[in-house]
Amino acid sequence: LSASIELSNYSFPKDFVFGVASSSYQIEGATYEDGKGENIWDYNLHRKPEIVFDGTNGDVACDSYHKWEEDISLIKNLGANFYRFSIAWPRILPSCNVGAKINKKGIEHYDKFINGLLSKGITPMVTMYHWDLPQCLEEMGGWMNASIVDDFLIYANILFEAYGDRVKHWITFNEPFQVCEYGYSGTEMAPFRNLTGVGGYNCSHHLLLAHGRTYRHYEKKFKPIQKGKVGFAVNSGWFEPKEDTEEDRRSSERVMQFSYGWYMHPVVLGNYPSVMIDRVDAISAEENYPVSRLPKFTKEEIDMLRGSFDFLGVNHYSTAQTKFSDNFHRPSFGYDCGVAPYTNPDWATSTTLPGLQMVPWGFRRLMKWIKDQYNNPPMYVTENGWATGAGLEDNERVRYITQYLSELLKAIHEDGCNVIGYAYWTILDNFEWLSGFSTKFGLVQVDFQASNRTRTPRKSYEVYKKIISSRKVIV
Ligand code: GBH
Repeated sequence: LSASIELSNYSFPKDFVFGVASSSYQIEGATYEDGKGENIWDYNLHRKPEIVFDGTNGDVACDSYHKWEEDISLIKNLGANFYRFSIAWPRILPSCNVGAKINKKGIEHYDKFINGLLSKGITPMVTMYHWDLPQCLEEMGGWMNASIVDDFLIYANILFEAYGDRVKHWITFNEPFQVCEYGYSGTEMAPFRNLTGVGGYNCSHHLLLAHGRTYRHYEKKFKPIQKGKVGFAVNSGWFEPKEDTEEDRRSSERVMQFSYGWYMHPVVLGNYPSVMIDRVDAISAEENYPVSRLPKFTKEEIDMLRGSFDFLGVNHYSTAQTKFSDNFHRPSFGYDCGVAPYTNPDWATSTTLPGLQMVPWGFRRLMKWIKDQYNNPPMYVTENGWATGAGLEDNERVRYITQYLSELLKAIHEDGCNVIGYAYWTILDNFEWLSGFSTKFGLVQVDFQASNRTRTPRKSYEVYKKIISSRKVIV
């Protein structure tokens, strides 16, 4: 790993909040309990366990469905101000037929969990969808079918009614790019549809409309009484020009527009970035499609989407170098964007995820880019974290957290970015999707061989705890 950089001496602003993040399928287990329906991960991994690196799945995971009180104690002891977790849609609406009944046991589970957090002074931040779609909805086309917009709205309305008196921070979706481009264009995420060049755009279009309509529904029906906030969590790397040339700078800007911009441009400004519309329209025509592969929003939809956020969620992990490339099969997102990412051998690399590199200054540049693009919106960093193998002396993670938080302090104090909170991903080692349990992002180690899933805080847990209490990056 590279030599350590100087840590920042700034303090976090008075109202800045610290948290940790997680998601339901990655930690809960209890797949068949209390009336939960099957999700797209259950369905696929039970049939084809070889999809996952080590053949594992989320059937038990951290067993957080049962061990939630212990999780809350760990979060409390850390001194965290908020906990970002997700609700499993198939626990609330296990069958997807029109007129499906609400599963009371599912509602009760999150009810006691939310009360448990509040009783310890921890603010809940709820993600409504972190990738565990009910399988019955996938069988109707999932995110490819426009009717899912209404299905999501029905689900969201149930959550606002059940929990909105206590939950004031909502995130509709976690990482639409990963849901749609990996799940519908590609095969890196469930439902593994492999509809390259088409699936990702259709899925994203419906997901954006579901986000916008949910925001407007809350604004009209719940916000005046509940007074909460609704945001959207989008992942983006930082993309640095590989060489200092005009062409590489244009590539880097284009891939930012095709990743973070794909989602945030509609939500902040009403429509897809113009570079995306122009390129996908032109390339589709060249490929002899009768209409563009990128769907169009109507005038009403644009007005509905514009400004449909109270805060932006930024999930950021890593930086890549970029260069123009047309070396992609067609049709594809890759060709449409026309940029190839490169890792840099001089940057520290995670031993468990080869694309994950430690580039703290990339984080600062990303925050500044978002500030400049969207007129300095309120931002939460909704995920940021580093992967290691097993072990409690996680010095790499300590270095990642201290250096990334140092750069965040510079973004706040020197660049004037309106960042109001930060959540580390994640509190517990958990089911890391196709990497199974071998890739560990936790501040707390979990023994997945032990039937009680023993939790042991790592060195990074103590370091983050000190940062939270001192409000400075001191180690
Ligand atoms: C997030 O995905 C998810 O929200 C979360 O569920 C997940 O556990 C977390 O990140 C960690 O992966 O070697 O090139 O693949 C963000 C997408 C994909 C970002 C994997 C980090 C590692 C670099 N993540 N990526 S690479």
